[in-house]
Parts: sequence; structure tokens; C-alpha cells
Amino acid sequence: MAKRTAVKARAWFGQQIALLCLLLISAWSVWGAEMVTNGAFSGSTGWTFSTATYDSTTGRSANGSAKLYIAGRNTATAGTVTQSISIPAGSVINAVALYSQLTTNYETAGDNISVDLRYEDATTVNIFSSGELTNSAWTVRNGAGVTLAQNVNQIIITMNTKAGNNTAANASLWVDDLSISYTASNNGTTPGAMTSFGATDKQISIQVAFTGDDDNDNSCVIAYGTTPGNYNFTAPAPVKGAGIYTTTVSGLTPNTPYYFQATFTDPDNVPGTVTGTFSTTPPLSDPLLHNSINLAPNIGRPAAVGVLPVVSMESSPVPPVIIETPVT
Ligand SMILES: [Ca+2]
Ligand SMILES: [Ca+2]
Ligand SMILES: [Ca+2]
Repeated sequence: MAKRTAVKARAWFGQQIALLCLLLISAWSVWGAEMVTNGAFSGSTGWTFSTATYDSTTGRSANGSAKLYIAGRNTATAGTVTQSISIPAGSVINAVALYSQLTTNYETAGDNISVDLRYEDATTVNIFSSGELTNSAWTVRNGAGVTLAQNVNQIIITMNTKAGNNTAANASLWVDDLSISYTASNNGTTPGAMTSFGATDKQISIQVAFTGDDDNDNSCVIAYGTTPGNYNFTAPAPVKGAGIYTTTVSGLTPNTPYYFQATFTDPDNVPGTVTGTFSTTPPLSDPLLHNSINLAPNIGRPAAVGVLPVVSMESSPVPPVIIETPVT
């Protein structure tokens, strides 16, 4: 009994571990990945300083921060701290947090911090603006979520500060613990299933699913043939929908299997191909066409038009008499 209880306890413990792992994975997928390397400024690795400097002795968290210091009457100064990154277009910024503090002996307007992301065409998108800062201890502020319009190659922290109208005025502005959470876009294409719909004896409609391509730049060509592996004919250009391409191939032979291949292309990856085999239906029977053929014994001759079959009322063996109507 004790052994059975121990086995049960182990099973229960295993389930709890599995549940915890699931929760951690879920939390990661909700909050996304961290964009910043060494956001805590534990050393200056990963950062480039311009006018702003690395301060190894002051920090909201241990091991340093970035600092901008000025002294003198009404001196407005800007400094930057930058980091090279590579984030694909279409990624979503989920959350931005930055700690900062300001100390000055002469309060005035002109102290603020912004964080921008540099696009590949050198324009920027703002993800954090502190607004006017006053003397304070370390304070955390948050930025805004945004969807990235282009590939991003740099984080730019811009620090502005200004001391007041006093020859002895000075100001020190620090930033630390920058965190930018984002969800990376899925710009590559993953081909999905090929299916058909609405097949007749002469045409087949094809649809091919795909996932990814958040940046909407993939394309698809559908080819087909009547023997496996030989896709000699190109289908009309497929129409792109949400996660699906659709086309209709017509002029086909009834009751025949056709072999289809969809080839995806995407600048972001090599998606490959997907294939499927679908058949046209048996030939449709046209009742009107059928009857006219049956009723026209001399089909192809003009005299066949307007034939009036007249059947004798007498019983066999006298054969029925057929009178042909003269052609007018
Ligand atoms: Ca720090
Ligand atoms: Ca101020
Ligand atoms: Ca793409």
C-alpha cells in the first residue's frame, strides 16, 4: 500500500511539474522576448555612448547605468546611448520599461528621455517618452506598444537635460534597467494543405493554405498535369486570401485525375511546394441533347430536321411506316 501511495505521489508531482512548464511557456508567449541586451548596464557591453557616459558606480540595479551630466548656466545638452539589434518588420512591441533619476540644484524645464527604434531606412519610431523630469529618486516609467513597420536595427536612448539660470547650476540624469518586450513576427511562409472544391466534369477549383508571412510578401504558382510529377500546365494566377490561395482550372477532361503542385516563394524563407491529386467528375448527361440524338436516325443530314415518326396502329408483322417531311 505504501509503495502504491509513493507511485501516486510521484505521478502527482510529475503532473505539477508539467503544469508549471506549461504555465511558463504560456507566460513567455504572452509577454514575448526581451529585445535589449544588458539593459541593466552591468558593464557597458552592448552599448555605444555619445556625450552620455557609462557610470559604473551609480545604478538602480547593481553594476552601473548610463549618465548625462552638465554644468553651467542654461546649458541644454543631449546625449545618446545606442545598441545594434536586428528585429524583423511586423514584430509587436508589447511593453517598455525604463528606470531613470535626475538630480539638479536648479530645477528648470528641458529634462526628458526618449527611446526610439531605428528602421532600416534610418527613420525612427518612438516607443518611450518620459515627459518633463524633475528631481527624483529612481523611478520606472513605461512606454507604448507598437507594430514595427520595417526591420529595426538599433535602439536609441536619448537623454536631454538642462540646468537653470545659475552659473553654479548642474544636473545629472541617469537611466538603467531598460526592458523592451516584443513578439517577433513570423514572416516566412509555411505551406499548408491543398484541397479542391466544386469539381465538375470540366473544371476543378484548388485552394492551398499557408501560415506565417506576417509581412504579406509571399506568392504562389499552381501548376498541374495528368501524370504524377509532371506539372506541365500553369493554373490561372491564384487569388490570395487570409492564409489561403485559390484558383480554378477549366477546360479539363471529364472523369480524369489531375496532379497539382503549388510552389510558394517568400523573400523571408524557402517555403517549398505542396501537391494534391483531384479528379474531374464523369461527363454530365444532357437530357435534351440525348433525346435529339435518339430521335434523329439520320443525324448529320439536313433531312433529319423535323422528322415525324408515325407508327402504324396495326399490329405486327406489318412494320411501322415513317414519313419524312420535305425539307423547305
Ligand atoms: Ca544597473
Ligand atoms: Ca526639469
Ligand atoms: Ca514573407
